[in-house]
This record gives sequence, structure tokens and C-alpha cells, in this order.
Amino acid sequence: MVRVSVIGTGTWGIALANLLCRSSHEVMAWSAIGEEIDFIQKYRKHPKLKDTHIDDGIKLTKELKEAVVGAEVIVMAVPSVFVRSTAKSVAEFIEPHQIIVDVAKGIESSTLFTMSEIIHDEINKVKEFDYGQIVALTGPTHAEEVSIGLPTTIVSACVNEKNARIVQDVFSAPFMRVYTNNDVRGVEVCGALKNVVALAAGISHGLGYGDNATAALITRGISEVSRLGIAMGCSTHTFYGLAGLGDMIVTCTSLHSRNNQCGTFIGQGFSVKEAIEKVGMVVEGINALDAAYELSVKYNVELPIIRSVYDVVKYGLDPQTSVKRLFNRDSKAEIPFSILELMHENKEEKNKRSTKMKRVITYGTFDLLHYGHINLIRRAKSLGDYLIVALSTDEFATFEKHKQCYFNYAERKSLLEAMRYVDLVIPEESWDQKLEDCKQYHIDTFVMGDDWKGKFDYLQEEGIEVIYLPRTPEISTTRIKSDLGE
Ligand code: C2G
Repeated sequence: MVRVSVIGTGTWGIALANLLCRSSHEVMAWSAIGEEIDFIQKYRKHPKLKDTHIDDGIKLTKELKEAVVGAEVIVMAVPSVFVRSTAKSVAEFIEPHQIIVDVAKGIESSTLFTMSEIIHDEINKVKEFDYGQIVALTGPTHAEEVSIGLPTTIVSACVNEKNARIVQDVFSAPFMRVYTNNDVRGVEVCGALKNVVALAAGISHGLGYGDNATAALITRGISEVSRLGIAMGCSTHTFYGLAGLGDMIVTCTSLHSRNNQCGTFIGQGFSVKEAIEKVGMVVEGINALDAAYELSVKYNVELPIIRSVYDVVKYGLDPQTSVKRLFNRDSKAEIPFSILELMHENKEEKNKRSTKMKRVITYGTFDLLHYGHINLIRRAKSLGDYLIVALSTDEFATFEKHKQCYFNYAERKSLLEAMRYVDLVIPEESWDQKLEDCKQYHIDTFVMGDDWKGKFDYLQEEGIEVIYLPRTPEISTTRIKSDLGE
């Protein structure tokens, strides 16, 4: 059971609060709009989720401090345009260990920040807060379907894989399957820009076009967004995953989609203002347009569909004309690479997969670093491509190993980092962190001196190769100390 606070009681915030409460988490929901809280308190219903009873287990509050202080996970479920102001209000109450889950989809046009970057920016104005504590939770997830328990998948994206997995566990439910991804920016760019493509799909529907046009917009739309994302340093895989293609399909085809609805009204001839009013809820695609345009200029990536929507919404271009313009563009190859480049790329991809980086880890105190340690580390590195050394902290060495180190952690760490065999040094703070470390760093091989033989065989059950290497017999830190002592 985890204490979760949901900030924002819109349809998505409420749908998630219900999911979390039914997974036996302790849930509190807050809204800046007192009337919303009063309505939910009185009727246990949300005006836009008629078929959903709001679980009686969900506590409600109008006090932001009460919602934030004491929570382990905080879900930011406000519209993208309120994320900055809400994060600013929340910042003073945020505690360092808390995980913030952003579920809003958008990009701030003035800064081109994603939602997680805005939250990090606001909190860091008042206190130190690790970006790895912020998780983007996004995917093909209509609130209307989640609120009635229909099968759904979603992505938990965080630069800190451990926190992505914590959120994965918290939100997993019989009908909710959560995948982790560490490409936070890619996931957030998808989430924001697919709403603009969904406006295009709506305009197409409003013009009376059929499924062929929708399929074209989805396919070419994801191609545009992934080209931009790659220029921004994101992973291609993200754009063809749930947060990208998955969300694009559901937003472009579903009648639940506000962006689709809004686009349809525009295609039918209503003004943008009238279309938004007829939808009656926040249309994130409209809010994302300026940022989408700015990004395409900043990264010099052509986004024809997104640009067409921009011209229709911002300059009142006739939708029919925008479609004609799209169709009359210069003819192009669907895949803008020559067959030779593609063959080379496929070969690269195959090579990369066949020679996947092999990661090795080992643990130790490594005090008064000597050639016995170096023999171990050199042989460990020879077993793979990347060696992580988990170095006992001073506290762990003193209180758990009862070893009084001559060099402190920072000194021992700098010695190890100076070795060409060592790629990364992480702290060893407990005997029990090995499995977690192996998962977080995708370890293939675990290595220890054979004085530990058999102690870590349990890791083999997790598919990790465990190797005990012969110690260098005649040398040890203890011996150095006693010899020097004499
Ligand atoms: N080692 C070695 N030959 C030596 C001395 C040490 O091969 N003459 C190896 C040890 O077997 C160990 C590594 O070097 O694999 C680090 O040794 P220590 O710093 O003594 O590590 P230890 O105190 O055993 O801590 O959770 C595991 C512990 O952190 C291991």
C-alpha cells in the first residue's frame, strides 16, 4: 500500500484515483476548484464520467498542503497550462523522497519545457529536487475507459529506472498493464504532439474524409513526430511504442478524444473558439500548437501535418485548402534513405544487437587499493564491456563489515575511477542491494573473489551469470596494515 495524492480532479485524475484506490493504495485527491471537491464529496460522481462511482475510499481536500505532505507519490493531473502554477504552489511542501508522477501532456511554448521539466524547474527554485524523482506516465489511455476498468496499457518513464519501476508497481492493476521506459523526453514529446495530429484527424473527419485519410494522418503524423524527437535526442523506439504510435492511434480514432472532437467541429466549419466551447473540456492539441511550431523551427525539422493544423487554427486557413496543400507537396520517398543506407543501417542494427554491451558488476571495500584488488578488477572487466564497481560506503564498511577504512569513500572512489578497467562506481550501502542493482543496470555478469564462493548464487535465478574468481593469495589490506604496523 502506498500513500498517493492526486493533484487535480479532472476526468483523468479521478480515473487514476479510482484505479489506485481499488488497488488498495491510500488515495487523497485535491482540486484548486472548491466546487469540484464539493460536487464529488456530495455525489461521488464526476460530471464528465457519468458511469463511474468515485470510490468512497478516496479522501478529498481543498488544502494543497494536506494533499502533499506525507504522500509517497504525487500525481500531477492538472491540464498542461496549469502545471507550472501548480508545481509552484506544490514546491514548498515537496519532500526529497517523494515521487512526482506527471500525467499532463503538453510542452510549454515560452520555454519549450516538457511537463516534467517544468515541475523540476519550479521545485528547484525553492529546494534541491532530483529530476530522477519525476516520472512521466502516459500512453493510449482514455479516462472514460480506464474509469470503468477496460483493459489499458501505459508507460512509466523516468531517467531513474528504479522510480519508473516503483510507479509501474503502484499503477499496475488487473486491467492496467504498465511498461517502463527511460526516454522521458521522447515519451513527453509524443504525448504532446500526438494531440496536434489528432486535431488534424478530427478536421479530416469533419471534412467528411474516411478511414484512409485517418490512417495516412496517423502514419505520417508519427513519422513527423519521430523525426522531430530524434532531432531532440530521443529514442526512435519510443515513437513506435505505446506513448507514440499507441497514443496516436487511440487519439486519432476515438470519439472520446477531445482533440478529435475539436478538429471535427473545425472541419465542419465552426470557428476554433466555437469548437473548443462545443467540446467543453481542455483541448491539449490547441495548447501544444505554439510549442510544436517553435520546436520545428528550433530543430529545423519539417512537420507538414502539424504545420497545416497550425495554419488552420492560428491563421484561419480553410481546412480544405490545408488538405490540398498537403496533397500537392513535392512527391517523396516514404523512407528518405537510399537502399544502400537502409542496408547499412540494418546491418548496424543487427551488429548492435548481436554484440550487445555486456555489463559486469563487482562489490568491495577496496581500501588501501593493492594489486590483489586490481587483479580482480582487471579479470572482471575482461568478462564484458562495461564494469561497475559497487564500493562500500564508510557507514556500510564500519557498521556492517566492521572494517575501519584508512581511505574514506570519496578517496577510495577516486582511486577506482582512475583505473582504466572501471567504467562506473556506485555506492554499496546494504548487503541486499545486489539484485536491485543488477536489474537497474541491466547486469549480465556478477563477479566476486572466491572467498565469497556460493554466497551470491541466488542471482543466477534471475538470469545473471555469477563468477567467483580466485583471490590473489599473498596480499590483503589487513596484511598491509599489520606489516606497516610492525
Ligand atoms: N580480492 C582478491 N584478492 C585479494 C584481496 C581481495 O581477489 N588479495 C577481491 C575480493 O575477493 C573481493 C574484492 O577483491 O572480491 C574486494 O575485496 P574487499 O575490498 O576485501 O571486499 P570485501 O570486504 O570482501 O567486500 O558485498 C560484498 C562486499 O562488499 C565485499
